[in-house]
This record gives sequence, structure tokens and C-alpha cells, in this order.
Amino acid sequence: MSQQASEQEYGHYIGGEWTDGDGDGDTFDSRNPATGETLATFQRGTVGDVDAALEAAEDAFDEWRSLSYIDRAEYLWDIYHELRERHEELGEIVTKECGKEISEGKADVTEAWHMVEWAAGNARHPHGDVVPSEVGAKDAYMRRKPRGVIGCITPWNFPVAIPFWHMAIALVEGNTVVWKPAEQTPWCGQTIAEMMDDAGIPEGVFNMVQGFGDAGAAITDDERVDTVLFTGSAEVGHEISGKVGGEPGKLAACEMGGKNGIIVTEDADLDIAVHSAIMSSFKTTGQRCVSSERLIVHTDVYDEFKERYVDIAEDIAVGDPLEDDTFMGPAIEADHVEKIRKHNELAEQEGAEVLVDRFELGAEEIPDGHEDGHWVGPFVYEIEYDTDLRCLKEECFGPHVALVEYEGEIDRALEIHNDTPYGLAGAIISEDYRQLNAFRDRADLGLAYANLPCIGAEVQLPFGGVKKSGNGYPSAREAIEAVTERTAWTLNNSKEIEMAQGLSADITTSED
Ligand code: UN1
Repeated sequence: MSQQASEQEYGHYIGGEWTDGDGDGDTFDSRNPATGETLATFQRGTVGDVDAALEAAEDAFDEWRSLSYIDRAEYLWDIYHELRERHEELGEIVTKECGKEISEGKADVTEAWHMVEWAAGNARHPHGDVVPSEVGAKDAYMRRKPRGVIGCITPWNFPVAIPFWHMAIALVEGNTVVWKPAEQTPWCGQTIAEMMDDAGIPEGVFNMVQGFGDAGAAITDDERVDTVLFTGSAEVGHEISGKVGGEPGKLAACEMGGKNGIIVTEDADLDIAVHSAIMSSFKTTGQRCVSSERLIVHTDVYDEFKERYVDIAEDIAVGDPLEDDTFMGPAIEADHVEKIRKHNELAEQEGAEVLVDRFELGAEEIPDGHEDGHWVGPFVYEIEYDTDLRCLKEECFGPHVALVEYEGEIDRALEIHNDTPYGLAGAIISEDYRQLNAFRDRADLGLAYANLPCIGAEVQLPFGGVKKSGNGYPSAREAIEAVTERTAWTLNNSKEIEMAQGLSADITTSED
């Protein structure tokens, strides 16, 4: 698929073939969130399409797993080169389809090839351990083998990178894949499927079904799926992990949202604090699962921080995401704008003192020809901390930010920080190493930063959260745990059987 919008209707990729599916003919459109224009039309996947894809994936598994890691990785290296060669073009596709400003569109593609590089390079690294045995004649190892068919459900906000977090690792490890891209970003899905096809991945090893939650549920609920990899909302993720958890032998690795906080202590460098907070709250229009919606600021620096932060939030450039000088593009869709409105209203009902309200942008702020975009600007408020406030606990997934003032020691900041059901990402801004270390050790989160924004993790780090943010198999590097089984393999080099733990190997009978 080229970079231009197209009249053609695009289908699914199942068993190495492009197909319109089982033919009830429902379609849906991909739309540019900055303009409302239709980019392309896609077949809407059915339970029958998912069934065909799972059958293909199951059939392909034996042959694929019998290749070496290195041979499997060869296919991925082709994709790595294509992602690099098409960087600009693919970055624009990302920006057009999900509205992230262009540097973010391109960074999404960069993150994708980093993950492919990591997974394919890892094919040449050891995949297990040599483990000592109590018995001299025994050799013991931990070995890995693929789990089988992996169902991948990915979000719209990283429409190229996150599919590769899941699929590059699953494939190199010897699994086959059935993938449903987010319904908001099927064009990116189509483009990735074309790359898999161009790379000549054997038929059935990679399958893509376009569609909505019903197609996703058909994947996650099917007993042929051995592992579900899900990145997306907490609501859907918890439903999946609840269901899958009840099925023996099946695993779900779910990566969900956050109500991420940044602590600015009395020892903070305020240039770093303001810069980090602005990046964390407003990049991607606040629509990263690692975006920060809570700024917890010490009373000694509160007024200065507030003034500087608010000044920038008042002026931050919202606009055409294809323009280099835009900082924030639109929200993904009209329903999401409504959801952001409700979060802003909730904060006001709960007593927020509103400092910046650019929810409804002025007509002069909306670029020409973009009147049908899903525009929304920063909403910043201050509120006195109270554990019962929903606005400090519920994720908005938008440019909706609370300033919370605290007094006293770092322990108090940590108490406020940890008082959410989530635990994904967060940052501390301080020049005091004891405060930094207290945050590192006691903040409830998976991704902790010091003197940095809490967004922008690199792929070689484990990516995941605690509490409601994840269920223990972080994406990216640690996804290996979710797509492989470990085998403890013990081999006896002796003709005698000798047991560990002093267990007798003598067989006694009534004759003895
Ligand atoms: C997400 O927020 O949904 O750490 C993923 C980051 C990116 C991934 C974000 N590497 O900001």
C-alpha cells in the first residue's frame, strides 16, 4: 500500500493469502484524525476469519519451530531493512493515521526497527542456562521452546512499534502469530502485513485479521491460542487476563495504562522539572500509556513550577501533525474527545482549580482544512490531595494534568504518588541522590526515571507495570517469557542412576 489514500478495499492476510474473508462484506474506514478524511477502507473480520487464521497458524507451527533461530531471524532482518529504508514514508503513514506529530510518527517506526533488531539479533544469543547438578554424572540445563500460536492485540497509539514488540519476538522464538491491529490504525496493519509477505515468511506463520473487539475476542477466547499478548486499555486487558487465567495452559501477557506521576522535590532543578513535565504530559497529546497526568510538587518550589509550567501549557503548539513545528496533534477520535471532556468535568466537580482550559480550541488555532479533526488542547488544574478523589486515580489518556502540592519529606510525595490503582511509569526530579534512590526503591511502578520525562523507554529495557498496569510479563524484552516454555533438561552420563537430595535409587522387593 502506498502513502496515498486509496479507493481499494483491503482485506486480511491469512495462510499466506490476501483475502476478503468469509464474505459478509462489512467494511470500515480508516480516518485521518487531523482532518476526518477517509484514508482507506478495510474488511471487518468475523469469527470465521479468525477461525481460518488460527487454523493456518496451527498448521504452520511444526515446520516453523523446526527451523533454527537464526533462519527464522533472517526473515525479520529483511523487515528491519525495509523499515529503515521507508522511514520517512512510514512515519507519515503513522502520523496521518493516528495523528501523532511527525517526529513521533517517525520515532514509532524507529522503535519498530529497534525491536526487530533486538529480536533478530537475539537469535544468536544463548537461550537458556547450564545449571549445576548435585550429582557429578548429571548435566542440567534450562532450555526454551516456543509455546505455539500467539494471539496479538495491539493499540492504535504505537501502530508500528508495538506490533513488533509482540510479533518480532514471538516469531523469532518459533511461534506462529494471529494479529488484530487496532481498528483505528488498519492502514499501518496493512503495511506491516505487506512487509511480512514481501519478506516471504512461510504461509500461515504470520496472519492478520482486521477488525474490532469481536474479532479480538474471537482470538483471545480460542483454545488454539497458547499465549495472548495484549497492549491497550486496562478495561479490556483485565477482561482478557481474567478469562485466560481460568484456562489451564494458556497465558495472557497484558500491558495496560497508568495514572503516572512526576515528583518534583524541593531540591529539583526547575528547568529539568518543567521540561520533563511538559514532555510527559503533552507529547502524543497525552495518549501514551506512560503519559503523566499527575505532577506532585513540593511546596517550596510549587509557585515557581506552576507559573512556568502553566505558561508553556497556555502556548504549546497544537496543530497539523505533519508540520515540524507542531507539538501536539489531535486526539484519535470523536469518542475519545468526549471521554477527555468527561475527565475534565469530573476534576471540576471534585473541586479542581482550573489553571489552563484549552479543551475547546479557538477557531484560529485550528489549521485550515482541519476543521473536522478531533482537536483538544491542554487542561491543567490544581487540587488538594485527597485519597477519595477519582480525578487523581482514573486514567484520562489525554492532555489532562493535575498539579498537587505536598509538604515535608520524600515519604509524603511517595505516599501520594503510590495512591493510585496503577503503577506503570513515573519520574522524580531532584538533585538529591537520597530522594532519587527512595523513589527508585519505593515508587510502585515498572518504569522509573530520574531527571527525565517518564516517556520514551528504549526497547532493550523491560516494559511493564505493576498493580492494574500489567500482569507480570512486560512487553518488549521480557515478552520472551510469555511466548516460550522453559524446560528443565537433565541428562545422565552414567550407566548408574543416582538421585539428588540423597534419595535412594535402590529398588527393594519382597524378595530382599
Ligand atoms: C505506550 O505508551 O503506549 O516508553 C507505549 C515510551 C514508548 C512506548 C510507549 N517507548 O514512551
